[in-house]
Amino acid sequence: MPTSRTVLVTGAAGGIGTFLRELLPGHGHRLRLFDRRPVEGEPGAVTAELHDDKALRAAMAGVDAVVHLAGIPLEAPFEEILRSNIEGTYRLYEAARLEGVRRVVLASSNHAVGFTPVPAEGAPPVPVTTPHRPDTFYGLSKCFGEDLAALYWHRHGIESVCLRIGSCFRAPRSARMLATWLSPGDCARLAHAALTAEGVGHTVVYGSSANTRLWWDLSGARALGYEPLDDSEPYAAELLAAEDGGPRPGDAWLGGPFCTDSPPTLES
Ligand code: 15L
Repeated sequence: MPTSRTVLVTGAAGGIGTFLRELLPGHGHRLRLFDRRPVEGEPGAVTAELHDDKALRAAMAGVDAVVHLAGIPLEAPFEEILRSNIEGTYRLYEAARLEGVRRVVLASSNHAVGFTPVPAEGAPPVPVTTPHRPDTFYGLSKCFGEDLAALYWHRHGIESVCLRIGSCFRAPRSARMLATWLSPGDCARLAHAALTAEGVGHTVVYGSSANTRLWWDLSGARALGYEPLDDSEPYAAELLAAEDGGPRPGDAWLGGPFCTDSPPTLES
């Protein structure tokens, strides 16, 4: 597998898309960009819906791999999740098949297993083989994406690395994110490993930094060559002091606020 590749990034205008636009070229990748919104400062980016087959296939022609980030990143009514995340991901894989793309790096999420209990202190981390326990329609769409990736591997030989991303922000924003944080630099290192590792077939891994308070098992990601360099711990004192009020709703589950009666939405 060559270490420098032409990679199509969908959802390039979003939060993680913005980090990868900044950082993946430093790992030697040439990027093509795709988003339903214009990508700031990138006049060459394709502005189109995933449902525009012609635009999607044209953007994919000749690329080595796709990093698929596009979709609704939080909870939303089922019909919206169905169109953007479920149908959108299906269309992505169909276009990849028709254009002969051999590798997809898929943004899955910890919310595919959100209703998994947070491990007790000293207990083993949550393995990647833990059963799907989506916490929202959003999480359910990520379960679908992981299974769709399996179908396209077994039936069509398209390889996928599904990244169950934790919380990818410049800095952790809550006490929960001390466990789930994925720094932008580690996100790019993880995407690079997922793009370049040999023989991944259909692989699902967790995506976090090397957090002292990590809940899940990073060994699958490390086996791809991912070496996280960041840890949320320097933020701990400040974030814990800010949340001095004790446990919050959803704290018992990996999915945290997504497991409450009011999961985060684009409007909240
Ligand atoms: C996700 O999957 C969301 O896209 C993101 O906005 C964060 O909320 C993250 O999970 C998280 O669990 O913190």
